[in-house]
Amino acid sequence: MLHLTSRPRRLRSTDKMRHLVQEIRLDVRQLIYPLFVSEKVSGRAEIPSMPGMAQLSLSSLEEECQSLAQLGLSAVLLFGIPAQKNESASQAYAEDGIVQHAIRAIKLAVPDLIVITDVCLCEYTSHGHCGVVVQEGNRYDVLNDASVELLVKTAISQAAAGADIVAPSDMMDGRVGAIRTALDAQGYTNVALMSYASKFCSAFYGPFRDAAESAPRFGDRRTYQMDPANALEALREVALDVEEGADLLIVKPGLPYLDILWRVKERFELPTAVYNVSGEYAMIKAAAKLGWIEEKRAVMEMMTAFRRAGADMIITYWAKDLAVWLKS
Ligand code: PB1
Repeated sequence: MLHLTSRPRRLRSTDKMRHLVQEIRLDVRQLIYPLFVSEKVSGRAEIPSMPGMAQLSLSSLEEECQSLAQLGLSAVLLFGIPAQKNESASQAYAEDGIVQHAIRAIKLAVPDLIVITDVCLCEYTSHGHCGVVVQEGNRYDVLNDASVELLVKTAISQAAAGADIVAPSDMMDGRVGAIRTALDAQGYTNVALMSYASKFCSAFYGPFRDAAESAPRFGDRRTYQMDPANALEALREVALDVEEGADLLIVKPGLPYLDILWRVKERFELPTAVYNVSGEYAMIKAAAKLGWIEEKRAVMEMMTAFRRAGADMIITYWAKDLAVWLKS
């Protein structure tokens, strides 16, 4: 018989003992469910690279939000797919834009559901970049300040339609301060600003770009999204957004950036979300379909990791599944 000063396994002996000492618990009310609303579909159009996710019409969006509320979910994040795209992303900030219509429809159908809107141009530009592009021969540039002007218009149009939170995902310099100033100047002081403050130029966004039809037609996003190698730059970016007035922060992607999530939460202590992106979703879905991994166990472990690393909120395409799993 070993005479040990401590036997940690005592606290792992039964299910009830393990739950008694469990440090992290998942709560459905901390989940945010992304939704794709399209002007071009009737009903639902499944997204092959994101099994279980679909582009929704306005009418099917209302049904979806009612079922989300019944499941106990509190918040959705809206992405729009307009019928028309152009270089000025005019449908991003149109009063009768698809996202503006969607906000109003959700607020009518489920008034207390928190509606967060993605503020970006990539779903609305013909070239798929997150900003205004000028081209000269085979060179191009994404114009920062001109893009911010359109992002401000987009955020204002979403606030006017009833969004509770606007979430700029573009990574242009100064957009948080510009959007906050404009929201306050136009009386939207109660609309919160959730900044994608630490967003990397990632290989894990592919399925989303299928869903939102937003892949860049040329070039890439390396001149505005961050280099995955740069943690200190991420902290500088977050500090700027906090200074400019962000109420909430997003670290994105999730799994490959748990270190960033931890450092951001430790340093800034603002409510922080992690975005469990489309590539992370597709990976597990594909492996589960091939029988190589048990989806529910892997997802619960991933969500626990996000919370352990400091996430207060989790933006995830598994939110509906988790709402059911967490009840059982
Ligand atoms: O789930 C995902 O992959 C999210 C992708 C993300 C949405 N905010 C962006 C990725 C990208 O296309 O660069 C869209 C950028 N506005």
